[in-house]
Amino acid sequence: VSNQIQSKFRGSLLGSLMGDCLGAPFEGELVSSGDKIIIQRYFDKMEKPEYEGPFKKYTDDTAMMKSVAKFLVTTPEPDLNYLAKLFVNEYYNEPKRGYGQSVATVFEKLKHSKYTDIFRPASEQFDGRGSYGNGGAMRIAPISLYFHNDLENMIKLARDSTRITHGHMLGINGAILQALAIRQAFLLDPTETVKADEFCNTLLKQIHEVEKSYFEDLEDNSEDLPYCAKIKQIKYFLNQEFTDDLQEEIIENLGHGISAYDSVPIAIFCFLKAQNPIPRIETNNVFRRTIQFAITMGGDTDTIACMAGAIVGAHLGEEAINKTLLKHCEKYDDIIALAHKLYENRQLQ
Ligand code: 8NA
Ligand code: MG
Ligand code: MG
Ligand code: MG
Repeated sequence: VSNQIQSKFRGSLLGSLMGDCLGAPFEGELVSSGDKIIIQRYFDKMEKPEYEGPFKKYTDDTAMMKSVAKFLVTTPEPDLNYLAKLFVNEYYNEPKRGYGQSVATVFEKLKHSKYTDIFRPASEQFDGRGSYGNGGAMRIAPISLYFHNDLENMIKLARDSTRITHGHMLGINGAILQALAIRQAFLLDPTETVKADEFCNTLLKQIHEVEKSYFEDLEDNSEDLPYCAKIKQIKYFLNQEFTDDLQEEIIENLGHGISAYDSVPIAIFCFLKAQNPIPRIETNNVFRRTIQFAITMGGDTDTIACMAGAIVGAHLGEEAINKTLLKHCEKYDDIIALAHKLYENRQLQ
């Protein structure tokens, strides 16, 4: 059992890295059937053992995920001020990792206010509405793994770690939804195919609890809660025959953009759909299929593939990862070491 847990820690962080690194070159591109062939060839080429191309660089997604993992392994009790400092230091060391256009303002303010109120800079973004970007969700994997047997604290820390940069309800709850999806995948048997309907029903129950507190004056009707509605759409799309037309409809409804609302749901959809073969995603490896499929959705490809990769990695573990693909990802050995530390520290708690 402990070996399996350790493998899932590594699998999820490596899946997150791999989606980020392999997805980054396609960021912002639109998808056409031609692009699908290009992406298929890109994976086929990199998968060949003899291929020696330069590694694919990771972006802000991994840079920030590393900080979240370090924050959990360094202090005995999670210290959010320390996490804010890690984010800021990481950003100033390597600002050119493709960060969102607005989040740099938060880092500047955190630094200049000497971390007196770590939630304030984020709360001031967008005229006080806060960012709804997917920046909280893209870095959340270490929290799901670390708190896999403590749902309440997982949700709390997913929320608070996100609030350092994202003040908008949709940015925060999107990060919580992604954390819940990773945790659920983590808890499932890697030798069994995930039952998509059950997976969605559990997510729906959990995110409903989270969302309803924001809509207290509303009747208890989950149809009206934003992420609950998206999960119902995921269930609907999973039961349709997958065609190019359906893909367009999926992108239109689930989104593929830089907001959490328009990216976390499609990442979850990709994970669930890739449990089984998908037309024109030619591979037998479920891990690769998930990431390749996520990239063919276009838009914010690094982040959508990063999130889908974190979920499938938490389900299948490290063994399922194609090693010839992994070696093209920048600093994958650092991520393995970090996952190991995270696991060891969890055992000490
Ligand atoms: P962020 O907080 O800067 O948000 C990203 C962007 O979302 C902002 O710059 C705005 O354009 C928009 N936005 C967020 N909240 C609001 C709001 N309340 N009102 C109006 N617009 C809003 O950064 P983040 O950390 O959330 O960003 C994450 C994404 O940006 C990731 O995908 C990451 O990889 C990066 N990124 C994406 C692209 C891309 O083209 N897809 C390019 C560069 C960087
Ligand atoms: Mg990125
Ligand atoms: Mg980017
Ligand atoms: Mg991105």
